[in-house]
Amino acid sequence: MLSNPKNSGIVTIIGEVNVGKSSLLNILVKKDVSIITHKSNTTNKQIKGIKSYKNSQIIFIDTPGLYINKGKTNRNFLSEIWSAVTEADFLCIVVDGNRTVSNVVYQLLEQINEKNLPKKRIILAINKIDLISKDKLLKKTQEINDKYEFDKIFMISALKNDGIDDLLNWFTKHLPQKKWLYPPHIISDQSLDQQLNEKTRQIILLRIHDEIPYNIEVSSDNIINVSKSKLRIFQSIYVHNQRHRSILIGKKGETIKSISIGARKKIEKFTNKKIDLFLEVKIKKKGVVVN
Ligand SMILES: Nc1nc2c(ncn2[C@@H]2O[C@H](COP(=O)(O)OP(=O)(O)OP(=O)(O)O)[C@@H](O)[C@H]2O)c(=O)[nH]1
Ligand SMILES: [Mg+2]
Repeated sequence: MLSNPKNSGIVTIIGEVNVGKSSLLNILVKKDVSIITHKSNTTNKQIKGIKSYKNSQIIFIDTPGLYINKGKTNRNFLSEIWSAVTEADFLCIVVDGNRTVSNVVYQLLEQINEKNLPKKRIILAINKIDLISKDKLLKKTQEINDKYEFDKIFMISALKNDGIDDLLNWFTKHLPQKKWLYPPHIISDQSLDQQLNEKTRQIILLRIHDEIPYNIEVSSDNIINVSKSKLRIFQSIYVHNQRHRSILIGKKGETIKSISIGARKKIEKFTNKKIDLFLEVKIKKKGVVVN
């Protein structure tokens, strides 16, 4: 039986693209729940990482990065993260200590204040402090402080695991008394299929440069348990047109072969099993598979 009383809360991690939100989520839950690359827009949907210990459960939600979207209105864009904003007890705004914080972040904070949502604690995590001098960091903190009054400011490096314990302890200390939403052994809300899809998508993002938009989809069509220690996985990769398909396949299939080797290794490490991986590149237009 679980001991009482129980504390639990939702922390939504928000920030511009590439500031280290997914790196922060992974280091907080000590597992690679969300994929990381050096590219912008790696995360394309909300991903939960759950940390349960002693009598506390914290649900962290990683979100797609904010950016100034010229084609769409910001309101439209914000709809991708809005549900994670409204359900949160805490918002953890992540900024890159080396970059100027764009207005899109302050606009979001303004919208949250205007909406009269139930009170949330809003904290700031200045990330990548391993790359910045103390002087610059103080200036940066002052600059942000002048624009918005956060409940608390932390200086962290998600890459070097610096300042993470302080951040975690702070959330733990301020958790509301609430029932746990997940059993204690659950670390992610992602199914095995979804996690395997994300591993392959990560390798694609790392291998393919700017020729293909980031919104490639991967789906696991079949996962066969060949034995206790071996899986056979069939995945489809969906792109939007023939040109993107040709780029992904490459000359004499070299690109897809290299993606397949990289994804297989990644999945083997993740599952601790031997993997046979079969990839097929297909074209999907407006949600319909055409090839
Ligand atoms: N030097 C340094 N690099 C970091 C740190 N945290 C993250 N990075 C790097 O920053 C890049 C982006 O990290 P992500 O965690 O994918 O960033 P994100 O905010 O989730 O990005 P999107 O999903 O695209 O919005 C990767 O190359 C990370 O290794 C840090 O504390 N220090
Ligand atoms: Mg991310």
